[in-house]
Amino acid sequence: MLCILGVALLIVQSPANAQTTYQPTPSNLEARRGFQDAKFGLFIHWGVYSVLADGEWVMNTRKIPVSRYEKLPAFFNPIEFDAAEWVALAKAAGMKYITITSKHHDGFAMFATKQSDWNIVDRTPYKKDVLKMLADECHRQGIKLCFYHSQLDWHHPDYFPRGHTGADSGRPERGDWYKYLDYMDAQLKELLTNYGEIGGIWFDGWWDKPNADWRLERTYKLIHDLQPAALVGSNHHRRPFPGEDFQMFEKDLPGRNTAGFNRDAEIGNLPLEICETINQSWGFNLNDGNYKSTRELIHYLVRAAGYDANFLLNVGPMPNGKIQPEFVTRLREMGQWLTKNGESIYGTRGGPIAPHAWGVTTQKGNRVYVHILDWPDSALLLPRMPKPVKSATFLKDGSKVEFSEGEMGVMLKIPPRVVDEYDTIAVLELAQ
Ligand code: JFZ
Repeated sequence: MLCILGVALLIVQSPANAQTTYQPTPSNLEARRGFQDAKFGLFIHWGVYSVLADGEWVMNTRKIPVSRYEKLPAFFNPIEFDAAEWVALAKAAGMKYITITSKHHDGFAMFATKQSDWNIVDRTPYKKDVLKMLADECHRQGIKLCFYHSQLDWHHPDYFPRGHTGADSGRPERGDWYKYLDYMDAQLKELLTNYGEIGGIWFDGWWDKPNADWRLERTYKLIHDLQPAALVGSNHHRRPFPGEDFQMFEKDLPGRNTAGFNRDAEIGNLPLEICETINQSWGFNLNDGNYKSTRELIHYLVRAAGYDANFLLNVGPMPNGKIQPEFVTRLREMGQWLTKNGESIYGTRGGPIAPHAWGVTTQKGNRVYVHILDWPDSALLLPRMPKPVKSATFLKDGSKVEFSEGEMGVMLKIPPRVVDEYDTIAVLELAQ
């Protein structure tokens, strides 16, 4: 279904209502660089759907009408939620920011909104604003917080005419679209006013109604007026719309070819981010045991960095507020790897060699990190570098890399001693 949707999305027009006159502020451009340096973030899908333990689309997939879905918040009581523990876990994983669902497609606000009582404080026995608790903790522990906000809404009566999804929600066949957009803007205003500094807004759901008047210009401007450095992105799977600050790729590496050494274009060349799940679900799914291994997850992170993109890795916490142990273990192992190898990831940009099947390159200044992820032989021929290689060492132990440079490129010798189970990293110092 989503594939068909994807194809349909490719043929629609770019919306004329995006923020066409947008000029990012210097603080926004700086935030973009900081975002690119950060490289690794934690995505969190958490909502009343977690109770049913069948993913965040459960309302739609099980055709639950609003009237019945409204019984769910009464069972959402995450008494074991500990914001400090979540933030500490993200940090232990080597993550530099958190992006959490403020509202998913079920329309349920995970924060204290005054726009409707369809929210965690008014409808759940827990009664607490978990986003506020998380925001305070993020600020305390020095990690950036962003909000995932669904533009698509299966609950709000004014989300009408309806789009591709949400047909079984049992809502009346009428509604005032602009009233819905006012509601969404009012909630966004709360999110950008009451939670301190926000790293960005990660929009999703535009694809449900690609031909609608989303009034993006107004919404994006509202965000940038309230917090100029907040980065706006949208999961519409199209070229970025004006007013957006980063570009995202869901479960996919960006289709870019080579990073090259030119790094002057700030505008029109937006930071990239890819997001992925640890198993195959975004929201908590009891029956999904299809976990990626730590090795696979590290490879995703490294390949993303080689594509010049951030990696936003998801967890779907359980309804009791805990993050399941299978996720925690993997995140901690990634963090241990990053403690040793972080210099080849953080603060880097995509390297001079386009990503290959054997691995990728990242770079920082005149240092190129060659990440050998999958290569059975004891030597590897790299294409020619933009500058001669002055010296080369393995990141693992600082030992010299034997290499020869010629017309065909740079040949690296990889002795068994330095081969790493995850990623064998050679650091090449290029001539200035
Ligand atoms: C969306 C959500 O529907 C999903 O629940 C999750 O939050 C994920 C991160 O984002 O999934 C999408 C969004 C867009 C497309 C496909 C899945 N698309 O354009 O094909």
